[in-house]
Formats: sequence, structure tokens, C-alpha cells
Amino acid sequence: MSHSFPSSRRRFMQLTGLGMAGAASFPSWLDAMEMKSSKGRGAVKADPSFKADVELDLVARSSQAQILPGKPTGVFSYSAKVMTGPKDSVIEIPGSYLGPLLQFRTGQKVRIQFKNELPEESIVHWHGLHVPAEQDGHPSDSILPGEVRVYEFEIKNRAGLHIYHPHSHERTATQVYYGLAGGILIRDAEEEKLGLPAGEFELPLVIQDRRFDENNQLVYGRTLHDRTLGFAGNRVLVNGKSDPVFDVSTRAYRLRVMNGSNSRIYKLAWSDGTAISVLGVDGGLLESPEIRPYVMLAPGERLDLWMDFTGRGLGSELVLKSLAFKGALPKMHEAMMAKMSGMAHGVGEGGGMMGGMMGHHELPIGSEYAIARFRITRVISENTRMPTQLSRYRTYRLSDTANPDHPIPIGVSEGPGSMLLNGRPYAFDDIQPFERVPLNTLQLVEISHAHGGHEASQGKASQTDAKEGHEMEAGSSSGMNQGASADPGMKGMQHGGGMMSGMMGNMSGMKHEASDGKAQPLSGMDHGGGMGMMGGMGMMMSMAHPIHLHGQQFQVLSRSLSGDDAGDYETVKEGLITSGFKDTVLLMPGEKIRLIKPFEDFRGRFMYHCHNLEHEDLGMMREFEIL
Ligand SMILES: [Cu+2]
Repeated sequence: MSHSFPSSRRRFMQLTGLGMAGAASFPSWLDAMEMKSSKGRGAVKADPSFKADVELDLVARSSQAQILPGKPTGVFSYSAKVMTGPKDSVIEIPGSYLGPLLQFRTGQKVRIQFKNELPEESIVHWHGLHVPAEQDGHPSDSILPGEVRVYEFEIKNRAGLHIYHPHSHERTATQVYYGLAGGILIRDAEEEKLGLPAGEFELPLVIQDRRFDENNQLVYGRTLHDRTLGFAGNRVLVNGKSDPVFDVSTRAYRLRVMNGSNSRIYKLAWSDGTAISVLGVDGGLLESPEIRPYVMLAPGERLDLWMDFTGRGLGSELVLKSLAFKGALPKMHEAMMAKMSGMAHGVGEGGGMMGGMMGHHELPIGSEYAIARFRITRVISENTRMPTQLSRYRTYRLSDTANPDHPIPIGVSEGPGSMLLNGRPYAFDDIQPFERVPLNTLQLVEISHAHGGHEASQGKASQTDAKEGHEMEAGSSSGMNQGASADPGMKGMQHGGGMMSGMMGNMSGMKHEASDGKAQPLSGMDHGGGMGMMGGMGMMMSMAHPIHLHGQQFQVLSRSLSGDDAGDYETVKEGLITSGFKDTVLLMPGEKIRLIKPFEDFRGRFMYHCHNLEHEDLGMMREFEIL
């Protein structure tokens, strides 16, 4: 193989003595079915009493894809085959490294036999699907090369677009980056009655960014900078294709958009200023369409968009763009990028974001660039109108929740090489009292910035006193703002290369201690000395995080802003959809989000984590236990 292996993969092969040849000579399918996993809950066999309507074989393996002109690119790729059931349960995306679209109906019973032909462990998570805990692709269920795991679940979701992707701890980011992801379309009767554009007029758009070397091979960085901020590519791919062009007719289309990037956040808009018409979000259709000048799309989020190309001339083009915005990355980082851009262009911070020294191929997050072109190649007269009413569903109220005065906290804290939730990194079997949730309840959850992780480490993040904890945090962080905002800029510059290397250099050697006094393995910070310095550092590091909760979709109750981030927030706020059902929500700097989430039907452990995949692998992941 010519492409560079992720280092975890190399480590694994060293440990096991496996190479590619070893992986290829694994036992046959049936033999593998008999293998017992040597770790975790491991391989699971089919249950003959589960009467499946659809049976699929799903394989993950090393492969090659033609992404750029010239040499093919080494990738990881899913492939799927319908064994029994409707043939359109698998829809290929020709020539793409992406997994095929899987298409199911509400109420269908699905059996999926997943075979891991990768040279490292893996497990499939069904992002957005409401399935039992043992079917959810928990990291501890990872299977080894050559092993098979059988999933069996009923589709309980309403119509929507979801994602299948790996979820092995500390391997998710690389495996997704190297190609392991695909879409899951759920159909139901309510959606079908609407007669929305279908067939060739319904287009999936999976947006990802990648970086290639001169031999067309994927490059994945593992610097502290990449891990702390998230890895960003310098080229945007749609459906696994570079410089994507879609040939369209003069009529309405339904665009099923998914952000499959590791860390990149998009601000989607049409190049001619046409408003964005939003039909649905992560968990399916809204009650009625929402019209916005632009719409934000963070990793793990989905959008269901209406676009009518009627009245456009043959041969004309429209570009789906990402517009400039602020707040995705720490202020210090953004200020530095702007200054570098300014120096290169001879204009101030307001000038063209980040060209110049960054190189225009570098494609900074928050800059303006094209995502895909839509070219009118056919004029037709038939069309359909956008429905004004889309769906009916129950709206959750605060008074419906079991804990209206004591929200379950999800406190986000950042530091160089240390990304935590509720002050703790991911660890198996580390369920905190407030992470134990009674079955069949609606819970109020509050996601906020808990700079430095002091909050949970001081025991404030329990259900009983979470509220006081948050008020305290809000008070102390406003003091921090002033210190941190004095000169957000140039500290890291003197060290040249790495954006944040200066700051990170200063931070190295510090030690992070949890409440029990034990050093946290993934952390480089110390907040034991109290709020002071780490709180300030937290503010300086404050950035956007797409927070994903496994299990059922939730509804956003409120979003509020504190601190000095209002200016940056102005650049994104009209693109944040708060209605509908969500499973991933973008927390901007200074923001607090309250949501209501049902914990129904299934007991067991369900992850919650940042869907910036580098953050997730760094430990910004925890789990709820439904009891
Ligand atoms: Cu994050």
C-alpha cells in the first residue's frame, strides 16, 4: 500500500504482527462468524428469533478511490450488499470512497452483519438512530480484524437522514478521515404524503474536507495544534468527489446535506443570494419550512434543503458556498490568522479573510469558499411547490421534564491537548451520579462552557446543585473575559510555525488533576490551583463544539449568550435552526444551550461527545447510563 497509515494502525500491526497480507488471509466469512472476540463485548451472532425484513452485509476494508486526477488514493471504505429484503436498501454512490446510502422504512426490522476487514479494530455507530445500547456501536463493542458483529434492530425513527461511521475510542477521527462514513435514509408515510422531490431530484450531499500529498494520498496531521483545534483539510469534497458539479433541471430539488468532516463547520449559502429553505434537520422534517439567508452545518449535523432552479437559463451555474464567519476557533487563533492575512494583503482585519501567508489553498475554517456547483443542463416545465406544512409532532415543554430546576450539565472545557466534558476525559465505567438517567423520562440538559473543568471537578455538576454551579461559572467567567481579551493576538507568533505553539509551549509541563487527585492521562493542564489562570486559559481557548448525544433526538429549548462573544455570534446566529429534532447541536463560544431529551425504551449506556472528531478522540466524550 502506498498511502501512509494512521499511526494507531501502525501501532496495532506492531502489536499483533499483522500486515496487510495477514489481514487478507483471515478466515472466511463463516469461520469468522464462529470467532470469539478477545476484547470488550465483541463479536455477536445473529439471533434466529429476530425476524428481519432486511438483511445486509456491511464490510469495512482498505481500498483505493479515484478522487483526484492521476493516482488513486488509498482509503478505508464501507461496502454493503442486500442479502434479503428490498433491493433499494443499499444505494451505491458510484466511484466514491463513501459507504453506500442505506435506505430503510420506519418499523422495518434490520439485520446487518458487519465484517471488519480493516487492519485495526472498529465498530459501527448508527448516528441518529434510536436503537438499543448494545446495538449502538459503543466503543467497548469494537471488533478485531477479521471479526464479524451482527446488529439487529427495529427502525423506530421517523423519516430523516442519519450517518453510519466508526466509533472505536481514539480511532474514530482517523477511520472517518480515511473514508469510513455513509448515509442512512429513513422513509415514512408522513414524509411520502408530501410528495417532496424524489428520485433524481433528491440529491445527497455529504460534505467533507481532506488534504492530499503530491502523490494524491490523504494526509492526516497529528500535531498538538491539529488535535486541539481539530484537523482541517484544504480541499472540500462532496460525496467523495473533488470540485463537484451537479447537473440539474429547472425545477425544485431536495438536497439531503450531511457534514461528514472531522472538524470543519460550514456556513451554507447560495452564491446569488437566494435564501436557504430548510425543510428539516438532524431528526427529520420541521413543522414548516424555515427561510434563512444562510445556515450553519457543524460536523455530525444534517440539513434537508429545498432548492428551486426554476427560471434559470440553460448553462447557468449556481454555487453552494460557505461564507465567512467567526467563533469556530479560539479568538487568539482567529485574530492571528486575520493579522497574518492583513500583513500579506496590506489590509486590516476586515480584509479578505486569510489569504496570503496562509496560501489560498489552505482554506481556513471561517473563510469564504465554494463547496459545489449546480449547472442547469435541462429546461423542463413540470415542477412541484414547496409545502407550507411539513410535519406534526409533540413540542416538549420545560414542565414536561423530570428535572426542570436541575438540568443535567454538559460542561465543555478546553485546553491545549485537553478537551473535557464535565471536567473529565472519557473513561470506561466512569459514570458520574448525574450521568445516571431514569428510563422513560424527559430530561432537561444544559450545555455550556465550563472553562478549565473546575465545575465538575468540584462536584458542582450534580443534578441537585447544577444550577448554582452554572450561575457561579457565569459570574466568574465575565471577569475572565477582560483579562483574556486584552490582546488576543500574537503570543504564539514568536515561535513561528504552529499557530498556537507558543501558548502550548508555555503550557507544557503543567499537570491536570481530577477531583480524586489522580492525574488525568489525556490532559496537559492543571486546574487544581483554582479558577484563576485556567479559567483565563479556558476563555482564550474557547471555541465552537458540535455536541452529539446518542439515543433519541432532542429539542432545543433555548440558546443564550454571555460574555464578550456577541460580535462573533452575529456572524452565525441567523443560520442556527432551533426548531425540529436534533441529535447534534453547535455550541458557540460564550453560549449556553438548554435542550429537552427523551430517554425512552432502552436501558444501558449511550455516549455523548463532541463531534469534532479530534476532540472526541482526545477524550471529549462521556456516557449516560439509562437505568
Ligand atoms: Cu469539541
